[in-house]
Amino acid sequence: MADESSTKQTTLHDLLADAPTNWGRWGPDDEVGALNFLTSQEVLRGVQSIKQGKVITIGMAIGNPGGDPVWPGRTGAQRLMVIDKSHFAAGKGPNFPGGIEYADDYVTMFLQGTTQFDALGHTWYDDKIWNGYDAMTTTGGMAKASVYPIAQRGVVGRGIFVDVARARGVDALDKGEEIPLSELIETAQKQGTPIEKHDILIIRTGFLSRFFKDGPAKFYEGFSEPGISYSKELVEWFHDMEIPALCTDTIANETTTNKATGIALPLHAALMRNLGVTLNEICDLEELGQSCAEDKQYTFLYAAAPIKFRNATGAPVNPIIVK
Ligand code: UVW
Repeated sequence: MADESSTKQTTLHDLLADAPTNWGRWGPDDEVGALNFLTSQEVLRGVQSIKQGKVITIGMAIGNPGGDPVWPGRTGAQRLMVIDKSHFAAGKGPNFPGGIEYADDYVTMFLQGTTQFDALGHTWYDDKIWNGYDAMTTTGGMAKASVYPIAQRGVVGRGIFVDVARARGVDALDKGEEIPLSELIETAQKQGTPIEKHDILIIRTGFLSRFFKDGPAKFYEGFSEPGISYSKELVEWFHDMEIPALCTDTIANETTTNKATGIALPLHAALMRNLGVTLNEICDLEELGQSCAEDKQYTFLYAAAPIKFRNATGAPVNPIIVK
């Protein structure tokens, strides 16, 4: 008979029992976590990294002909025209003095169905969300740690781009491939700009480009994203480096399943729930990757603010990079 302990699935509770947390660090009412590290000084450090006045946006286009990449179980945005020229042509449009006409449209979408910020309370374990708030506060709308305080505050600082795919000499990492901490640090060093304390970390895997190149069926088959993945040292590094936000060109910013533990999305727990690191997911990093490979400028001002949905678990955003 199998030894029960050898078959028991490790839980986040066990895995993260001694892991660092930032709960209480910014008071009992905090809802923006590690964004508190982005002081005015950090904004100026980001501004000082502007060298060219070159602007790149990293939001993903919405409404792509082959669909939009989203977490399995979610659907992409559905945009419907409510009124357009055909209404006026058929004599059904409103008749405004002076003859002005207009088009309007309407969208249904998951708030995490495109480039977005997760609210800090978006995922949890042991019935507690960020800062120790009760997970029941998520019922019927996020009463605590929703995306709204992040939207209200904005996310501005020095961004650092780490192009892991390019450093490996591939268009995109394969399904489930892990990026160890040592590779992250070394890649930044080889690019000529080591990661500094309080940097907004932007990691390119190239993975979302596979959705468009290979099509959704192949992309979702055995869904398993590449990226950074849980290790004790990685979590401690995020804690020591006081990283405020993490952006990637994957749907969930980490490998879907951590190979060593078999746990799904453990960094959502260790970084977001425990350390208050904000996650900016589904970024389009192709143009930024090309630009950095050409001009070798891997640090810049990063500025973003999700739209101000009250009580929401996340919200769309189109972050701006100024080099
Ligand atoms: C999940 O929460 C499953 O994913 P995401 O963080 O990508 O919204």
